[in-house]
Amino acid sequence: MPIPEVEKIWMDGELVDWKEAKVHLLSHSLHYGSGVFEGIRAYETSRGAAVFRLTDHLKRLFRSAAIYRMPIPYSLEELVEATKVVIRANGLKSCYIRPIAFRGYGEMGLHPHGSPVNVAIAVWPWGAYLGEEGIKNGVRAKISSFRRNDPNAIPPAAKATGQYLNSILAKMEVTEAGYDEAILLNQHGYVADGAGENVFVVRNGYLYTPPISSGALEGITRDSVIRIAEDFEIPFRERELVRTDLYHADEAFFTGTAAEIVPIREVDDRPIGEPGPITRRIQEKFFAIVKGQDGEYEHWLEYVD
Ligand code: PY5
Repeated sequence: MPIPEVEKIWMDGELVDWKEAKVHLLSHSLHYGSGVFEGIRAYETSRGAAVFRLTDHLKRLFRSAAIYRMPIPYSLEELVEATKVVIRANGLKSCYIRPIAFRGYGEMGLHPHGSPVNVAIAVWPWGAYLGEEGIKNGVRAKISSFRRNDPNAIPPAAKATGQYLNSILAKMEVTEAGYDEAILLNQHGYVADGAGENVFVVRNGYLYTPPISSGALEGITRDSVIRIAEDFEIPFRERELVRTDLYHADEAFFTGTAAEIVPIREVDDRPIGEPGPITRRIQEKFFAIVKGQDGEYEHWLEYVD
């Protein structure tokens, strides 16, 4: 699906027209993947657009940049404000937000320090990444034959542009075989995460997700689900998972900003079944929170106006 165009994109401190938001062909990051990015969502609430955990997402952007020793020439506060500015400029009530900091046009050697760090924030209306149908009835997942990039090769702890080649290989493999989403194992064979989501399973009333050390991204939605589960007093453990933990799950689901909370109804052609009660409860709570209908989690919403 093509990206729905809106009016403006924030680029290096200015609002530029959507069609003019261009970079040079010889930008370092285009050749070597030397960029870091975020995926954030703003939701429509009764008090206007609210960005879900905006500051937490932007903090992760700075952590990603630090791994690659990329100095972002703006403060956290400036990028929080810039995000609100670009949402307002486009008059959006809800949207997906894609901040990116990347090594731009400067030098072509691998050492990145001779290339400037450019920063941009784009926003556009983006529906459910794995489909509305997926959120309702669940998706069919398949474990990819491609393993998650190793922490000592390309650290999954950063959300860097180049590392997504790994997810792209996995995504293509499984979707072209007729599945909805890929799950990646790490180099030791333990479950890491989805192509663009964290993975949770429920068994005998316990909720499990792989630890960050398994190669999972430190997802903001993952963290939100863990806190919701604590509030519901659903027993939770971070634990290394093998593929059969997915096959034996009573319930399973993906979490992510683009995907939101998506039940998994099948893994590798082994049925898990219809979305279960714990998945449903967490999903309902999550959507109430992001839409500003849950006072308890008000602090996770950063209002645009
Ligand atoms: N794991 C991976 C590999 C991810 O890319 C993402 C987010 C997550 C987990 C979930 O993290 P969070 O809950 O903080 O979003 N993926 C991006 C997103 O915007 C890009 C998807 C195309 O959801």
